[in-house]
Amino acid sequence: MTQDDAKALVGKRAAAMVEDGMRVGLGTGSTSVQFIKALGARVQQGLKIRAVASSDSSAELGRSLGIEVVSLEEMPEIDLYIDGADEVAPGLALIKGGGAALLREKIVASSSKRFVCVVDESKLVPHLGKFPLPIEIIKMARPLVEDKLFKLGLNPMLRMQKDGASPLLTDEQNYILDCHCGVIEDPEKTAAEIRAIVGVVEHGLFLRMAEVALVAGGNGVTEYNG
Ligand code: ABF
Repeated sequence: MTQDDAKALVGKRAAAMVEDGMRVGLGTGSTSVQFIKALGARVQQGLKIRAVASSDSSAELGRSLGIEVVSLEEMPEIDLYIDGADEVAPGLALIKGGGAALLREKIVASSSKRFVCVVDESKLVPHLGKFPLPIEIIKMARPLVEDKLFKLGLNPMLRMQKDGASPLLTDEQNYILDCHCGVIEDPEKTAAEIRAIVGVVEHGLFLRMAEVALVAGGNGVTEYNG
C-alpha cells in the first residue's frame, strides 16, 4: 500500500464515524483532505452535518464539496474532530503544525468532545522530536522568543515561504518557528517551558487531547491508544 493509499483509507474510515446531525471539526493536511473528500461524498448522498474548519484551505475544500462550513462563533461546540499529525508517540502525545495550522487546530480540538487523529503508520514514533516542533509566535516578539528557545536548547528556525524569499505567515498572520530539538524526553515539561515565553501564541505539542489514533498501514486501519 502506498502512503497515499493509506491516507485515503484512513480518511474514509474516519468519515464513516460521522453520523447524521453531528457537528464536525475538519482538520488540515493531506490526510485530512482525504477525510474531507470522503465526508463530502457522504454529504452528497444525503448525510446532514455542519462543520467548523481548522484552516482556510479546509473550509474552502469542504464548501466546494457541499459541506456546510460555519464559524466557531456560530457553532462553539463540536462533536467530533478529525485531524492528522506529524508524529504520534506513546500516551497519544502528538506533534502537529507541519501544515502551519496548529493554532486553529488546537482551538478546534479544544472545542470538540472527541478528537480522533488520522495517520499512516510512518507517523508512529517511540519519542517525539525527530519532526521539528512548530511554535506559532507574534511577529514582533521574534527576537525575544528565539533567544529564550535557544536557551532552552530547542534550536528554533523561522519557517519561510516555499520560495524562501519571505517568512511564512499563518492564517492568523503570525510567524512559525520550527524547533529542531531532537528527542523530547518530557513533552509536558517542554510544553510548559514554551508556554511561559511571552510572545508565544501556541505550540504544536498536543498532549492528552486525542482519544485514539487511527493508523493506516499494511494491515489496514488499526486503533492506536498509546
Ligand atoms: C495537520 O496536517 C497538521 O497538524 C500536521 O502538521 C499535518 C499532517 O499532514 P499530513 O496529513 O499531510 O501528513 O494535521
